[in-house]
Amino acid sequence: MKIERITSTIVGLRLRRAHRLAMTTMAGHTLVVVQMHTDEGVTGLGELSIIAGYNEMSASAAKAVIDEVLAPALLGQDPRRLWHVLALMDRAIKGNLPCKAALEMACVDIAARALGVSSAALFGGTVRDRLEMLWVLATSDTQQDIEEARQKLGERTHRHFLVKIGIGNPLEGVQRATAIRNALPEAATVRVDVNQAWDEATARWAIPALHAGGIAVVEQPVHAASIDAMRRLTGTSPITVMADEAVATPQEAMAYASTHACDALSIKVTKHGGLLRTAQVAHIAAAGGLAIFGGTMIEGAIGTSACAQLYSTLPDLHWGCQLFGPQLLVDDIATSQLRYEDFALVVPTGPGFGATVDPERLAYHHRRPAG
Ligand code: MUC
Ligand code: MG
Repeated sequence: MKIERITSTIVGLRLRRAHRLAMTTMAGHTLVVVQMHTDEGVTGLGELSIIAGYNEMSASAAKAVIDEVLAPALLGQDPRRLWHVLALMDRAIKGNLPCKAALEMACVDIAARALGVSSAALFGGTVRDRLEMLWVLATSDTQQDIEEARQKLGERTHRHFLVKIGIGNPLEGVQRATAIRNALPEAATVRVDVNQAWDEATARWAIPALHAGGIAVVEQPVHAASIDAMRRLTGTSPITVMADEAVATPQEAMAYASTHACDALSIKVTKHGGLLRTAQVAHIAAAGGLAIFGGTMIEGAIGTSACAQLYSTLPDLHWGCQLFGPQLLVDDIATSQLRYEDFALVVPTGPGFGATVDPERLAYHHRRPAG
């Protein structure tokens, strides 16, 4: 089987509400959708998600790297030779992990479809068919966040919540998370994501304050490059310290696991550069005693299905997942088997990721590269 043609399309999608992170406020969302065609008529889908201010690249830059560098390196290759595909891409360009993730995702989809199995089967098969869901509260408005959480509890879609508190005054962020925790029933849990916004001195007083406020986890409290600060904070923290932006490569996972620079790790297929590498990172982290959380970059139906399939194969997924992209997006360009019920995401069964592009919707949401 040979890769014959690869297309990438930038799409602009609406969100149900603005999503505020420490580094940016998302008013809408941008995805780059990859369609990979083979000489045997099997087509694979991949997707990468661009959050301006979070990612290191723009959508246009990602598209250019895919079209001009990575796709030419893969044409004529067998997409089922997944590690070989990764090696070819690494030879073609350094870094650019989200672009490599989208292309490897399409290869995994093809490899599974060619066998008539779900992509989870390629990663050892499922250990669970449902993923416990977490919802991210990111309006920066305490009352609105509380109402949103109550609505999710009422709909029985989410009982775990994460508050984005990297914006503005750290004390106000701690108080906001605590107020949300206090307003929700005991059965709900609340975590926070600081998205690197604090320095170590701030984190030193803020983490015990979060603990006092009933918060279960603090995610990426300090800068991604501050492994020493993360290790010191983890050593003294009364609550779970989770790394996210700090750990992208297997080598970084090794460094964090071997020095216990965090208690837990948020994994993401886009961040690690594909499903294989995400599995590798997760297994290294788990071997080092770190608990795993299935992260998101707010992927749409394709990327979310891919992540769900992989996460369903991981023996330890202690902190569940936050694959809420399709619940926050108003539109999508693919149809999928994704179903949310009883506080969980039901894992798609395939074949491949079980997602199909809707050509009309793709054409409608298509956005030309800027510049
Ligand atoms: C993260 O966990 O930092 C993307 C979506 C979101 O809610 O946060 C980021 C990922
Ligand atoms: Mg995070």
